Amino acid sequence: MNPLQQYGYTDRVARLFSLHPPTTAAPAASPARVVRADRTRLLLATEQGLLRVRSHEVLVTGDWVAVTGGEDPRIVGVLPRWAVLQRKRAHDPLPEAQLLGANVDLVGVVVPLDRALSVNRLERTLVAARDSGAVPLVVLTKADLSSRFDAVVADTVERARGVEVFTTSAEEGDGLDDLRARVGAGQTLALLGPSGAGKSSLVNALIGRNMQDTGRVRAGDGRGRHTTTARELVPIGDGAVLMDTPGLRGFALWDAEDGLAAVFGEIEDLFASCRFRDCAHDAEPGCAVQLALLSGALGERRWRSYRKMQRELESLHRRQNPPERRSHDRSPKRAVRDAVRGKEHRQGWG
Ligand SMILES: Nc1nc2c(ncn2[C@@H]2O[C@H](COP(=O)(O)OP(=O)(O)OP(=O)(O)O)[C@@H](O)[C@H]2O)c(=O)[nH]1
Ligand SMILES: [Zn+2]
Repeated sequence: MNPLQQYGYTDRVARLFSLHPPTTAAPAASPARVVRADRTRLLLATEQGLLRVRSHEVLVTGDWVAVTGGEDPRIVGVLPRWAVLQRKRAHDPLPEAQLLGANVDLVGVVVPLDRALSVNRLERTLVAARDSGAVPLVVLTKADLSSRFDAVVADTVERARGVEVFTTSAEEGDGLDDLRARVGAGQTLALLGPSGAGKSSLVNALIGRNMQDTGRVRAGDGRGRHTTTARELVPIGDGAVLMDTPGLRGFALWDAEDGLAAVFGEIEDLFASCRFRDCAHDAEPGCAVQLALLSGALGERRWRSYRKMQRELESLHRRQNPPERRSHDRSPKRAVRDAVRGKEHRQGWG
């Protein structure tokens, strides 16, 4: 397996490259993937191994690029992203998206079992995971530390509502093979969770399982055990890739209406049954939400969690689009994603 395949290069990516040839005439360009991005300084995985280059564009871990060879390698093309994991950048006066990773296939929401389950945090991270375009998973960590193990797992499975839940212990090795098997060849799993949740330990444990496969590439990087300093791709063997991210303290949503609708589908379904089409779901007569809250079919906490994220997204859009410019156009992110998916569909790709 060549080094690029270890970083997720497949026939599908090759076909995307042939659909999106480099922007400048550069016949000798070859495919590469951004392993780590520090502003414009990139670490790329190429067919020949790892390569450091500078880019003019802002790229993100997981991007697929075309790079020229020779003494002065340059990036001459970037594939449209089929999935983008993002949040609203914290503490900025102007609303701005922070891209956490591109072209991920699975997003593992990491939930440590050594502390109380934060359901709001789980829901919020699931919204972002769903919105990225990737398939969300829940990865419970530190199973060896929980005395209330069964209760917490059952609670998480219930709260995750149909999202697959993996229970792992990096310490004792439980659940690692199942999680490893879930990441197919050429797939990238991003791990998302608070600081200290056990992401790096999980990555190390998964690499440890497949040292014979990944050792060569890691040796080329000149580093020993994996420690997270930035978002970066880590091959775990057989073409499966992990994207480790440093712990995120907060997670403000960015442009995540689709994710919200997917995670809280049962709430958005209720809206259709309200008597008034413009029901604000507060105290209107015939409000299906209020009825569901009264009957207990919808929990107060879940409704408040939904409401908070919905208001957050509304306020973000008001700041992005002052009234005179407001329109119902699709966001650029979604337009690109739809275009990529549409194209793939027409080509009949799986
Ligand atoms: N007992 C036990 N401890 C674990 C396990 N996984 C992680 N830990 C411990 O939990 C602490 C945090 O683990 P990390 O892997 O550094 O967590 P992280 O999510 O990468 O944290 P950041 O790098 O800050 O984002 C460390 O002290 C680990 O030794 C586990 O499966 N069992
Ligand atoms: Zn209503």
